[in-house]
Amino acid sequence: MSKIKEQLSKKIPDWRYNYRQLLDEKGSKVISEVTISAAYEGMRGVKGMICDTSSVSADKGLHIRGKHILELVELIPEEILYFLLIGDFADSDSLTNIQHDLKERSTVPDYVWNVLQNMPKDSHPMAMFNTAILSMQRESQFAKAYDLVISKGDYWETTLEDALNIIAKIPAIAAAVYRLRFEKGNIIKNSESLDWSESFLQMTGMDYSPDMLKMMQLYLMLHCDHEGGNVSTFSALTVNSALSDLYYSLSAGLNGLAGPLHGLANQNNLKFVLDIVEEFKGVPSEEKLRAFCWDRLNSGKVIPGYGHAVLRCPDPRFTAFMNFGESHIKDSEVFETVSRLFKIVPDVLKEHGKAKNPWPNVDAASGSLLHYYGIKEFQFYTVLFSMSRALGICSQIVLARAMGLPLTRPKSLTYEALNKF
Ligand code: HAX
Repeated sequence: MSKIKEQLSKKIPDWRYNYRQLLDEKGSKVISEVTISAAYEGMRGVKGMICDTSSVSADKGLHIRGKHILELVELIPEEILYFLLIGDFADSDSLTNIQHDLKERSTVPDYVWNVLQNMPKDSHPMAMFNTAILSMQRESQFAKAYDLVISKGDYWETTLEDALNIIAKIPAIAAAVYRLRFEKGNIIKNSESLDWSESFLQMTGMDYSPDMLKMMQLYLMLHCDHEGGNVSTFSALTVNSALSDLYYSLSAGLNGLAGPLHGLANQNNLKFVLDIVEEFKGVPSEEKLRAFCWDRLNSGKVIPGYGHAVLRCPDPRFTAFMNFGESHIKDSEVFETVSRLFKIVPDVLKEHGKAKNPWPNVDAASGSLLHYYGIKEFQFYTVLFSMSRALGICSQIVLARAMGLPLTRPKSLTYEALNKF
């Protein structure tokens, strides 16, 4: 049994007991009300689902397992995976174990390379990445075990196997998408490093410095989870609630991350910033930048990287990227433009009067770091976001199966029915 499975099997009985007790004692307590506006407006603020890995508050942002994200910036993605799943910090043995476990599971089946090589050359990298994950569905341990009629209490075990198998393979898949889609040469199928982020960098074939590795570890850690109701996680959880295995569920969720109002905002934000630098042949004055933003808003477009459905403060993940940028890439024109945008966009959005949250979200700074370190193909950025988000989605789904959560099936109403109310 893998070490992480052993750790989880010690935790799950208590979690199940607590959950059952809460349901037995307080199951009928009302925690939310649903207005007609909420029904028409994407269920904003409706509390109707469970997420134990992370929570997001409007004024402070992301907490993972109760710890604020800015307290966790030194963790690498494998450590955050352990923290998401188990709720304790990994000691050095646990970290070594999980890194070895992932390395052993990291060989990607050859047919995945064929699938990727046969996709149209101009496919979006997200379509390639998500198709590669879906193409491996035949490997699902959960689907095989389900056919043999395992008991519901054991669903989490094969779901965890699927989670670790997928997470182990995605650095190679993402790197292959990068090399194929941007004509960098043949796929590199293996790497030397035990470190998940470094292994990815090695398979892209890029030259990387210790600072670039640090940036990549930060990037792949920071995007890991953002509670349960965001489009990608909610979609993945819903698909999985039908007991579709993790290959189906993760791929479905990440298709949602590919939307411009969600994870694609990071590619759109960098394009926006690069357009500014090109138009003004460098970093424009605040006045020119303000006028540029107004032109964009007046043409009916959003300012990518600003606004949020839950947050009402600068996203602490944005702050973490800005802190990294301040200490590593302060001399970059692109980063300077991002900093200057932070000075003026919130006031512009306040004056514009539409966005409920005028502050930057995670996607407002990340692209400037990737660009500085040489990943200039911004269509690829959401794939990096996906690698990281897979850690949270997989963890949430393992826990949902461990708790035996049922099929998701909220009730919809017709206009006539609402009107009768
Ligand atoms: N620029 C211009 N207008 C904005 C805006 C922005 N950055 N953010 C919100 N608005 C507008 C909305 O388009 C909406 O206008 P309409 O009434 O005309 O439709 C109005 O303000 C109210 O929207 P809201 O309630 O404040 O925001 P939502 O909860 O509906 O949506 C979004 C949240 C993040 C989708 C939104 O702020 C947005 O489109 N931002 C730009 C895209 C972006 O950065 N997305 C990434 C979000 C973080 C994330 O998920 N990353 O993966």
